[in-house]
Amino acid sequence: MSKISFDLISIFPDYFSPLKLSLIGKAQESDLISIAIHDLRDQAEGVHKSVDDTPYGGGAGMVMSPEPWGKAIDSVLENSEATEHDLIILTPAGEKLTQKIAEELSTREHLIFACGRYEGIDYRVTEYYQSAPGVRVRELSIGDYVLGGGEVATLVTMEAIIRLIPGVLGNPDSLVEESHSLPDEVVEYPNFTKPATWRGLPVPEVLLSGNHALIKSWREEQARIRTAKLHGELDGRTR
Ligand code: 6GU
Repeated sequence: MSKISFDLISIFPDYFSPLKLSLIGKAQESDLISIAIHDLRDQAEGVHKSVDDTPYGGGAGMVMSPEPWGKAIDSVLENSEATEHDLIILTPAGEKLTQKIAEELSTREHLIFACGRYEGIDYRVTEYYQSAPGVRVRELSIGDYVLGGGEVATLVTMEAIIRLIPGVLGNPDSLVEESHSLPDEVVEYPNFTKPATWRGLPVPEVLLSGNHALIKSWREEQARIRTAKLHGELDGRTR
């Protein structure tokens, strides 16, 4: 198992400080992954270190210039020992991130995250790297809403990927349970822990019964009810 390298390119490198925490922080400490963060502005020219310009054809907002992006991505590629690279461009116009995509990306060697801001990155950057040897380009979105930039989307995508890398999760059994539920878009049963009564609310008695067959069928039933509610298959009032 070789370790996955992540290179993140952004004009706000500080957005990525949470990566030192929790699961992802531990994954770096135990050398399961490595993460390098690059400031796009280091590749910008002139006194103003500008990284954007007005859109050709007119319209509101600014577009990120291809030149600093090309330099930043080339530099990351040149400094990589990997033979294959996935360039992930975060954009609300991208393919929607799914568990299946996260699973696929968790098997890769080298992931580059390009975080656009404003009205996005000059599209020639996508086109150019689509025909670069050894590079796979993927435009990703994390959902149907507009964020200020790709940084938070990168954090979301990375967390979904990194927890799937072997050795990252303390208890890989939770991945097994998920793999049973997610492909069918079935959600999980509700969970409870101590105390047995909280603010007058008792834990469902079956969970205290010690009857594992009964618990299993109760959980399956609860998962069915939640899934039906989520997908609007029950009476509209139940939602
Ligand atoms: Cl990847 N970027 C931006 N700016 N907005 C988004 C998004 C990405 N995914 C959902 N909304």
